[in-house]
Amino acid sequence: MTGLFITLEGPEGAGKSTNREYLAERLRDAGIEVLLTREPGGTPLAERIREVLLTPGEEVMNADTELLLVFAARAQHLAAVIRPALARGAVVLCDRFTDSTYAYQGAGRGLSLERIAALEDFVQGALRPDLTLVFDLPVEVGLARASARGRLDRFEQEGQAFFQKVREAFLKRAEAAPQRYFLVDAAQPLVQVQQSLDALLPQLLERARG
Ligand code: Z5A
Repeated sequence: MTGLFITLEGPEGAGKSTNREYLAERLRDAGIEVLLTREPGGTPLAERIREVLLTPGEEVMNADTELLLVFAARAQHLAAVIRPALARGAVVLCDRFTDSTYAYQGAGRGLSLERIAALEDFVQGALRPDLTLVFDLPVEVGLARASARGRLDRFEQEGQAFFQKVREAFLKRAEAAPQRYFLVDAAQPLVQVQQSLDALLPQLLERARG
């Protein structure tokens, strides 16, 4: 039995966490086993790597170091959490995954997409998300939502131009493979965002039940 691997992607403050909870509740109401997780993180060791990635420090982190840390956390997460959950037939709802690496380390930091693809193959083998929800919204709206929370993490301290490149990268990836991506207009009021997820639900239930 293989489960369903769904990732939620998009820029800061797009509502990924909020809507991940919403989707999980709808699926659980229908009797589906759901595993909620996130990247970087999802296991105690991967959460420690997350701390290193997100905490601002005096030493500037080299972009290659950042890329390797992201994939190190992912290797642990896949082995300890994601693959076992999929193997027992669960729906995995993961807040960010490798699309974020292409967007942040690729488009944002300017690292080679070929190098990211090589690491993706090495760490994931053939595993790719079955479906990726991209929550899209203007950069300034997302940053305003994120900064309302207070202290900014290491990524949130980047400027508007960085986040514009990140946003465009998500949109480009979604456009290139429309069968795998579902684009959500995340600038709408939450109730409307959730209506668009409700519209997707019958298809998700059908796929989750195999
Ligand atoms: N990163 C990377 O560089 N490479 C990688 O490969 C991976 C990650 C996997 C992880 O942060 C950081 O790691 C991330 C990229 C990098 N960079 N940053 N920053 P994260 O995922 O924990 O951080 P985030 O994406 O910034 O999370 P977030 O700001 O919490 O965003 P969110 O989960 O999309 O949003 P939310 O928490 O659901 O909502 C934010 C607020 O907006 C909250 O108060 C909501 O109540 C509100 N909200 C949500 N939806 C709406 C609507 N529709 N209207 C109004 N208000 C709303």
